[in-house]
Amino acid sequence: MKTQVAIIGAGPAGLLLGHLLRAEGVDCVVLERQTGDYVLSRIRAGVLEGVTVGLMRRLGLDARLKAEGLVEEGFNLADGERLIRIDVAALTGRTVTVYGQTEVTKDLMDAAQERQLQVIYEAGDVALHDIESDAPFVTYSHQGNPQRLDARFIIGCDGFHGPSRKAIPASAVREYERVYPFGWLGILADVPPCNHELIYANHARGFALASMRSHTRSRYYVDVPLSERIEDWPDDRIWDELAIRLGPEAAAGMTRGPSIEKSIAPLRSYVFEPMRHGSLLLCGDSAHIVPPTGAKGLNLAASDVHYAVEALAGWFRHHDADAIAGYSAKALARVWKSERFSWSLTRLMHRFPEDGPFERAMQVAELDYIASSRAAQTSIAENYVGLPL
Ligand code: RFL
Ligand code: PHB
Repeated sequence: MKTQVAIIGAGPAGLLLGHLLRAEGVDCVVLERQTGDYVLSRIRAGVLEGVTVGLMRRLGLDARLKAEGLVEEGFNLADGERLIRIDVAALTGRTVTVYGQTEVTKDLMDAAQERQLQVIYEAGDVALHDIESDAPFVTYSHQGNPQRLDARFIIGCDGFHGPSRKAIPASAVREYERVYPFGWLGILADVPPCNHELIYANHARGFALASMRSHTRSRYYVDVPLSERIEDWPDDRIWDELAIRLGPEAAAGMTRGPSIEKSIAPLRSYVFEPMRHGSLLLCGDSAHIVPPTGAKGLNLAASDVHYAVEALAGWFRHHDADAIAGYSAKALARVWKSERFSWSLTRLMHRFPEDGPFERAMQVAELDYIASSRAAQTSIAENYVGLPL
């Protein structure tokens, strides 16, 4: 089989990229290892920046997002008894939208057939070949048969564990990594949220986050040591812990209910440079990971896709090689700023096991500063809504 762009991975990055390329008249095929149902069963991101919403709008696939997404004008940082509200709308003139990654993926998946975006699910043993040439290709197996897909470019949208990044020779790359000494234990439940805006809490017992998916579905997290096992966290224990860490006001508004999903996700900061090698471009989690504090992961995948579409459209329209050559630097400039924000909000809102009284005093001083300074709040707000492209 032959196409112009082979996309590996049908997560949000791969599907967004596929639709945007089709809209530009570029042929592409998406190869996904899992079934569509499996991809939709992963509960992940919940907060969309304007850039991500804008890409769905550009595709004309934002009808459900507009109808069901919750527009958020602010969020809160809780520190013991105190609640610091960051009035994002007043400080930046912009907002974020609560709309689950699962829903974004579903909207993109549902539109694939009618827009002639070919997605091949259950593609096994995907391997990349000749990425340094002008005629790279992908081999894979499908329904027991070996297959080959030839393309002018391959785009790795295959997440942190996929094969694309690993196809680039080690001599050509640089990796930056920070692994955190805790994970987020998340719970999804069909109960109304405790607050209409998100609350990130730093409590003596650890971090907590109150988030939501709708007026009737809540998403909460607590941080736990990496040694914890999910079996040791029955729902009641999680609700008790949330009530303490989020503080009395949020606890009073909290409705408990049975979990419909529960999992522990480790926290990591990771950047892989460069994001292009020859005819291979990387987008999203395949090239970088942020800790979830600040909700940047999916949004960064979307901004990578924006830059990749710009570069690929330039190449297929008028053979603009500079656009392809410039992709990595353009994408990385925004990636590093989001890495910094996610890392600093993680540092501010979590109790690290190695921290002593000095580190805690620094957190208190920073939270005091944020509480009292419009400049500090503006800095947080403009990062939260998403930096310009
Ligand atoms: P994905 O979503 O991992 O998709 C990659 C796809 O590639 C497929 N794949 C392969 N396909 C073919 N062959 C192979 N060998 C393959 N190997 C893998 C996979 O099956 C999959 O379908 O990466 P993508 O598209 O780059 O999207 C990135 C986002 O998923 C991720 O950054 C966010 O979920 C991160 N994240 C959040 N981001 C936000 O912007 N806002 C949030 O509120 C937010 N909350 C979160 C999060 C991530 C979390 N976890 C579990 C890591 C909360 C959590 C708990
Ligand atoms: C979520 O709703 O899953 C969520 C919200 C904010 C974050 C991370 C995750 O920073």
